[in-house]
Amino acid sequence: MGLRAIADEIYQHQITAQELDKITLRYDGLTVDDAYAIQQLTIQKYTNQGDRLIGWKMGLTSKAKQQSVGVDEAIFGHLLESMELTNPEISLKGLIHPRVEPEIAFVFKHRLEGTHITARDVWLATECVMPAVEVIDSRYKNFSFTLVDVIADNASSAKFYVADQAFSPYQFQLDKLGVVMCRNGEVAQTGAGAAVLGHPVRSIIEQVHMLSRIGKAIEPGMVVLTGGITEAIYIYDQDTISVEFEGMGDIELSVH
Ligand code: OOG
Ligand code: MG
Repeated sequence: MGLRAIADEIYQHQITAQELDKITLRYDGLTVDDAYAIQQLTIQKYTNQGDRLIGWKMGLTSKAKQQSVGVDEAIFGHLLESMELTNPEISLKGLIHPRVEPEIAFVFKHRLEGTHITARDVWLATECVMPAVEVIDSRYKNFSFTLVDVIADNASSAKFYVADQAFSPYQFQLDKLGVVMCRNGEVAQTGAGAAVLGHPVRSIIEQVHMLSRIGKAIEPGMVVLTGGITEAIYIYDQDTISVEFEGMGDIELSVH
């Protein structure tokens, strides 16, 4: 079975929100490179239908997240225009078993590419940082997958919301930034920016290095989600999820 056929299958399950058996159970010998090729082929199907690539996301950048899904390396995915919520409201329609997680988003004014990127390069290219939440929704049964499966499924990407207020990248020490996520007023998860590879800037560095292996870059105007600061929590109809980013304000996400 070719990679294109696997991409077609995953795409169908993504757009119809139907669960899927792990591809690694059904196809032998798939590599991480194959998985990124499948991811790119599925994304082309969206862009062929008029969707647009607006950025990238890193995933599994924290030890807690890696342990909870049993995968021990960081991954990346594509962010499409159709995934972005313009208001902090999410409909469960079209989602299988969604979970939400707090993230720091970087927005870029300059191109970033190459294999020897430093934190300095990242700050020079960054226009602003913004609080964000990502709603992930693995297409695999029971949210269970291997590294290859999750990469092929665009790193479980489903929806994301970036807050209204932008901040200078120099205003906060992002590794020290505390985050509290509540569901219906009860604390569900807490964390700090350092959970993301020690500092969210390291996630951008890793993103650029991974992209450069496939000849891609962070382009001006793009947004990059640096990875969940805490474990993701399941969301249910009528939930209100509020995430406080210390000093940066709150995001209140309504689920219906
Ligand atoms: C993979 C996606 C992880 C993150 O921020 O760690 C991710 C998953 O947990 O399903 O988006
Ligand atoms: Mg994420």
